[in-house]
Amino acid sequence: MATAPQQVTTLSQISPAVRDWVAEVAGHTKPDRVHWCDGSDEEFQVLRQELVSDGELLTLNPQTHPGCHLYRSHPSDVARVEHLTFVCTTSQADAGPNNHWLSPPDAHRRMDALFNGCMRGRTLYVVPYCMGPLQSPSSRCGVEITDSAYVVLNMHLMTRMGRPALERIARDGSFVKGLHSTGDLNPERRFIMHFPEELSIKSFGSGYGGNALLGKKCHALRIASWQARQEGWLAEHMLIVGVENPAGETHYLACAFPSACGKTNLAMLIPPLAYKGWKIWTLGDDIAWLHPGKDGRLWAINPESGYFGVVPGTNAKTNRNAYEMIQHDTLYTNVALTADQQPWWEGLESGQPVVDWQGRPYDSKRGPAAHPNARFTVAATQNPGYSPLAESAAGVPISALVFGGRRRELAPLVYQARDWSHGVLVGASVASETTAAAVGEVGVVRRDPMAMKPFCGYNFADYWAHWLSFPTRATKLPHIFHVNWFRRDKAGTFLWPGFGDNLRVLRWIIDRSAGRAAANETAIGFLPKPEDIDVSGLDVSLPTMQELLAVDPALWRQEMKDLGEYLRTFGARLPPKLMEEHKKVLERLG
Ligand code: GTP
Ligand code: SPV
Ligand code: MN
Repeated sequence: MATAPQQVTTLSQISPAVRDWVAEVAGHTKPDRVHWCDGSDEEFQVLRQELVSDGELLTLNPQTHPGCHLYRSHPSDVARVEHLTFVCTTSQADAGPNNHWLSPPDAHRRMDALFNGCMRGRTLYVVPYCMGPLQSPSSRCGVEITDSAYVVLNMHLMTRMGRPALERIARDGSFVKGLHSTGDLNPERRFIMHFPEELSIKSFGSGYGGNALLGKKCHALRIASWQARQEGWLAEHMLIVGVENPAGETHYLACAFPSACGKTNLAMLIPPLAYKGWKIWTLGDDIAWLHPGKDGRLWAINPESGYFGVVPGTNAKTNRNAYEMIQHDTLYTNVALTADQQPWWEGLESGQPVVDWQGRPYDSKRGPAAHPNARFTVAATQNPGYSPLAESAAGVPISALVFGGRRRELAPLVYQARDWSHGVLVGASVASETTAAAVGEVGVVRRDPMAMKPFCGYNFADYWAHWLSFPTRATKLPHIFHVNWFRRDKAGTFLWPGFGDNLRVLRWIIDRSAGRAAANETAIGFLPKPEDIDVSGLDVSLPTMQELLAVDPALWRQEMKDLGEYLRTFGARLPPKLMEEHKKVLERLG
């Protein structure tokens, strides 16, 4: 347990820039104590025990869930707050219509007033972290200053945190500054501000997830996407998964779906019974950093080292690996409890809730027992399918990029873009029903290009131009696909079984990428014929497959019209190539 940096590592291995910044922040926020995190297991256990003693963490049943704890966040602080999240660039046009904006001086003034003296009576934790494997040239470091020990525990599980990161920062010479305080949790005094030009973040008034674990969405997506554009790579809201067939051939896919639309589940997929000899390897479940490699392919690393996953819906049938992984050494947030202190959530399919996520006696009239955005935090190494290559400095080569959304109608089960530029349009066209991962109405379709609407740290028009530039950066780019696991019939029932059976669709995607599967050419791209998707052993009829793979020209004309209107809101910065692709699809639709 270190109160000074030289207790973590030798002084020569500490960046003076880090030391000066910590001193400056401590002078402004006035904490009672300063704790430099070394990232050791001992530190993790001591901090966790302190939170248990303070009543902030509850120890779950040690017989059934050894090493598991429950944290209850403030009921007004249960999800990301997009309306309070800002990108603060000198020019508003650089942040774009896709971001809330304040000028950097205004934003700093507002945030500095909130941070003034806010850590009185509290401990200031210095959390040096590395996003990505410590030895990878693609990785980037940051330091989060926080007054929340719960945040420290999460950062310990989610990032490579502590001494080695501090030492790498001294070698790199640069780091992202993330300043966080839970403040008084008053939603009126809650803001998450990003300063990409300064590589810094200031977050006040929330202790939850992406608002507070600054390595995740704030650094690894909003700030990193800005850096990636300058440096010629991509920071994306994508899972990374390896699919190994019975012949031992492995293909890696990176897939972008909006929040709570199935990334963790796909990354940890369990092959259906009929798929003997197939293996799934998880590289990452939320974020991918993609770099053009010397061989012309795109290579992906996962900047994270743990999962902050949606709990509701997780059970031994939908996602056995996830279910088993969270039976021990897991930090739960906002789940319910059974009479014997086991965690409980909707979709668990065993046990009875007795205490709800707010700690009240469970009453079904008050809504679900677990919060719909209840989460688990767990080290990636607990996943039985964790790929050893997740620690590789180079990452893995990507065979296919897959976009997807949650849409009852319209979007077919799967289709393939004609080429890279068309694929960028397909990514830009992603729309999805909103979920509980962000505060706001649930179930309304909104545009969420590349699943990055809440996470792109700059103007989407420039972002699409950056995507469109990749054929000049890499000669063997992956093929681009779009999937939709969430089509429903009139009664509201899902048409596609989803989960493990999604492998049947990945198989077609991989075979198409390898040039060995047939397809129908349509106005929106290449679609499998119903018989091209293997449904053996499944209770999915031919008419259902036909419905899942139908392209209704009238509906698609309307969709493309809506997309055109949306794209045009980005004005003069919009790359002409994107509008050309849009025009071509409209022409093909006739
Ligand atoms: P974030 O962590 O918010 O980025 O979410 P995510 O994209 O990782 O989503 P996740 O895998 O946690 O799934 C979110 C919800 O969708 C859960 O309730 C899942 O049970 C459900 N879900 C995931 N995959 C499928 C699927 O193939 N079909 C259906 N019907 N539901 C799914
Ligand atoms: C998401 O909303 O996409 C998440 C959860 O992964 S959070 O970390 O809160 O952003
Ligand atoms: Mn996510």
